[in-house]
Amino acid sequence: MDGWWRDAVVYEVYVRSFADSGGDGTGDLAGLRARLGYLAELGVDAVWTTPWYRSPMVDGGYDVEDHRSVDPLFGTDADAVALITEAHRLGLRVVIDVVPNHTSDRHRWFRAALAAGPGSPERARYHFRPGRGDRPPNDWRSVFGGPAWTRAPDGEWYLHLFAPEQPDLDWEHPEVRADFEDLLRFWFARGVDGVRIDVAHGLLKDPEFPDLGVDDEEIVRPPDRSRHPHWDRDGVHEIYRSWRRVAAEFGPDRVFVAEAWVDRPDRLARYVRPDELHTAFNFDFLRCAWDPAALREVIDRTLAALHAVGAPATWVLSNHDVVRHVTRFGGGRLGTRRARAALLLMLALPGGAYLYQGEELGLAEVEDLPDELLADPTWERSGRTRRGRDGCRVPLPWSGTEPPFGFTDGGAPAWLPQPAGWRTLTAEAQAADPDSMLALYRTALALRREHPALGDGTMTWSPAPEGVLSFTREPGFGCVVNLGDGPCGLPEDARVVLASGPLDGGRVPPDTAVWFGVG
Ligand code: TEU
Repeated sequence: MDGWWRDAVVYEVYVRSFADSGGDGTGDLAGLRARLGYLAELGVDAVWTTPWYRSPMVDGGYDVEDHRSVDPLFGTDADAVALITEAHRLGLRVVIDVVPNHTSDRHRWFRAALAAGPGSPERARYHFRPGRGDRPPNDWRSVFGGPAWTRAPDGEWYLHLFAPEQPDLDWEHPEVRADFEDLLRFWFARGVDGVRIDVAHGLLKDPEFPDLGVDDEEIVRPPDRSRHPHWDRDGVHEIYRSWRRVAAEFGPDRVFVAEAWVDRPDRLARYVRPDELHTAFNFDFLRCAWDPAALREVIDRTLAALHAVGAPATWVLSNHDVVRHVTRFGGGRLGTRRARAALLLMLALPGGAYLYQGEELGLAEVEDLPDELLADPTWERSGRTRRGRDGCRVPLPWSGTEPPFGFTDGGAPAWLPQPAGWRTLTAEAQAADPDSMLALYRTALALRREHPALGDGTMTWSPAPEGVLSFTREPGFGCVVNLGDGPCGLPEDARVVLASGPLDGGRVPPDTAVWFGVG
């Protein structure tokens, strides 16, 4: 089936931590543009950039003040256009991030709403409600911890599923719908190839605002219930059908990817029906242990649900919201070894894949950042019951032997300090080492491009000993992942194409994956 997005490998750039050109210690668009050659050489198809819009940066730019202009921290509007142009010249597509669930509290609409007061039409673009006495209108909790309501000076409360500085928009309001369709056109007209939709499952709320009835201290995570008052409500699909028509105005190649945290693949599949969004992140690998039965179940149920609606699967091992997978898989040498195997598994599966910056360098979560430097709102507001997300957002090490490792060339330090131990993990150091994580990524991505069996399509499980996952793709390609305790063999006619680590006399050691040719 046609469509570049059906098996694209997309690289997530967390803009403020990728590369700095301005010397202020924060990554920016010109820094990214200067490094696009690295991404082209890595062999990815597209770059997804986290929000670069004008923002007070309470949530790293996911608190948007103006969706149509670039924040001065990241550059100028011309830098965005130059970035898109240069990416296209190098054969890379550009996916931007749009945040429809909420705005910044500095957005002109929210400022007008606060100024205009209770009952005003300005308030109707958000969810303002009277409280219950001195208490919020209901018991909903913010994803970041604490109540989902904050009181305006005049006594009314407004809803925010995330930080108080991120008031939720009312998607029943026609101007909200019209404005977002207009801004999609604004960016498509500037050449972007795709849009990631932040919190795509959160836009609509039950107008009755019923209590959830949860324990006050419990942090509400997006559940899979089909009648939840604010997650995954049926009405969101009409919004995305309309967005699909907007993308189609620009031809068949402009696409969406939904960030929808729904626990069940059949619910996820509803977002990617033929007249809705093109793809959606499948976050199952973020929640799945390094366990053969669990992985196999995730793979089977994902492919079944998505293929039933004709949509490709996507696979994600890390992103800017979760602990890096080297650490999740056990850390140190073990975590790194498993991360190498996981890459070969992910890239051999049907569908597309999302990489998160730094995973190609094998970076682990930075777990000892000094408290006073932490910037993520999930940390401050959760009374430290949850980890903040800064540990996966530490600026990339590019070159040299000490911080800032080429991330920034000015006097200011990187906005989060890099571990001294990253000296062996710089892109420069790894480019020179054929056994490095970077070398594995480059080789695997190049082979994936060349091999007709890889990408979108189907897979067939092969019989395998306990603890081993083995499958084939047509024509002539197989993958074995050993998650067991002892070495395992390869099929008799297998020709090894790529291994995630050294083989043991032709056998596959534990925590190792192999791509092989068959027939
Ligand atoms: O994340 C949405 C979201 O639900 C996450 O907060 C997720 O539940 C959590 O991080 C899992 O650990 C998106 C963005 O990716 C995130 O960076 C933003 O903070 C959030 O939206 C609000 O815009």
